[in-house]
Amino acid sequence: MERIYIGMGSNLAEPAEQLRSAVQALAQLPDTQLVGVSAFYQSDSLLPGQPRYTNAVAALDSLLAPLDLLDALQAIETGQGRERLERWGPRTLDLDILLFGDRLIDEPHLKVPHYHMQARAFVLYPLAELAPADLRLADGRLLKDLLAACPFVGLERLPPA
Ligand code: PH2
Ligand code: MG
Ligand code: MG
Repeated sequence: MERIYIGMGSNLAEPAEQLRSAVQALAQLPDTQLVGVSAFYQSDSLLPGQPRYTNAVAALDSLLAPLDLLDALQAIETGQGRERLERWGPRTLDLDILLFGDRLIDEPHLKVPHYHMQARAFVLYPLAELAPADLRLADGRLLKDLLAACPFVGLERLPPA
């Protein structure tokens, strides 16, 4: 079993509902246990002119291989109406593998740790709710150092639904 952290995001079609459905789908993955889900956070889109995002992080323990998990996540995205029209376009559901055990993955369609996660408060703060305080990424960086360099700005932590 490896501990995996999934970044979840939505900015279309009732985002919080999209995330709740995604959590249920993650819990049904084969050879996988859902270990935890962070609070939900709202923030402006990194791209102007889009609806605000709701984001959260889920922790899984899984026996799935990384590319099999990626396929399964893309099937969940598609099942929830994700359309890939433009890069970084608004989406009903985005599921990103942030961390996969202590693996460094450099495949054409999968880079882990997830690129840019160090600069995204909407990834780091929910991740910090689930991860051990001394979590070290496979590339050697400490989560707490990334948090210290990434202010909690523009994030709104939502009360539990
Ligand atoms: N995802 C993007 C682009 N911009 N902004 C926020 N707040 N949250 C996201 O998840 C997000 C974004 C593309 O993956
Ligand atoms: Mg993303
Ligand atoms: Mg994605």
